[in-house]
Amino acid sequence: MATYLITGIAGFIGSHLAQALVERGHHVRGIDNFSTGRRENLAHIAEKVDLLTVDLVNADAVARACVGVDAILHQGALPSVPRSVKDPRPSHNSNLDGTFNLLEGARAAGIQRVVYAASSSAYGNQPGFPRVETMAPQPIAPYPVQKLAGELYMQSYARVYGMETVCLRYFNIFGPRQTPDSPYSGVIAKFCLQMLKTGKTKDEQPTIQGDGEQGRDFTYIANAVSANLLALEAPAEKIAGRVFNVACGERHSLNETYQILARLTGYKKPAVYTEARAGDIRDSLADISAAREAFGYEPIVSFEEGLAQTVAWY
Ligand code: UD2
Repeated sequence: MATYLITGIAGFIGSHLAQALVERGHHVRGIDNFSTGRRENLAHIAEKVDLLTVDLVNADAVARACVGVDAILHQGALPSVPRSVKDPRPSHNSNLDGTFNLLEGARAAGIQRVVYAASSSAYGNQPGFPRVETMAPQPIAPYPVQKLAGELYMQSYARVYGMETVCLRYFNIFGPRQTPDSPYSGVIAKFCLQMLKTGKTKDEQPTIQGDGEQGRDFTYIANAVSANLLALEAPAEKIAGRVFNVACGERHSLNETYQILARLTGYKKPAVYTEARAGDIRDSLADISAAREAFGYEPIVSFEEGLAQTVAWY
């Protein structure tokens, strides 16, 4: 039994990681500033986690939270590419300064392993699919710059201080508890709410930005959780200072995703189309062989099964 610190524990991904670790009998400590995280996300395990209200920008509080843990899952961030375009400073503070504070806290507390939630947005819009970790990153918006800079810090701390840092580049993670009602919500969560609540509330119709032929390697949350657990346990020589794609290795268009969700929810209206989002990425598809080889990662829940579970939850 180990003690883990999860930053961003009340967020979508953080809360799933907390649940998985609690179910395996571990002690879980978590920090969150509740800017986008929600206490309800932890309601079912509230007694079993040590929850602290700490903002990643508060270096001293972050350092205190690191003391006495065996490893860290660093999920805390102010998410969303468009949010970072609209207002880059808060994203920069949480995502980059926050990551630096976390690494300094971990170093001072003598913690070896830090698993970092990196972003596939680091690849940008360059040609070449599937994305392989050896490609040079080409971040466009502030958010991917911040997330990529966090990766570089992780790698630096592995090289300079010998820490076992590992970066997991998430590709469009979706599933239960993802916030559906923010302007910055992920498209699957948004569409689920809009399709299920239509007619019951003063709803917006699900709207496809662009022609709907943009593609994503949508990845169900259980796969991201599995990648984190494997990265926590992998031998240091396989993971330290390395970057791994976490995805399914499949591309699905937004039009296709809309059709499946409409079928699962019984939603009958045709999609409404609007202009493409500024700075949007056209396509995303991962090569997942590095994670497979280094720590045996394999997607365990398919896209369609994940959509069905997500719809059932909302
Ligand atoms: C996702 C991540 C982001 C980052 C990035 C990596 C989420 C929520 N965000 O951003 O953190 O890791 O991937 O590339 O997972 N769309 C619509 N209608 C809507 C909302 C979105 O058509 O109501 C479109 C949007 O223009 C885009 C696609 O759906 O083409 C996906 O958008 P998103 O916000 O879910 O995720 P993305 O890929 O921008």
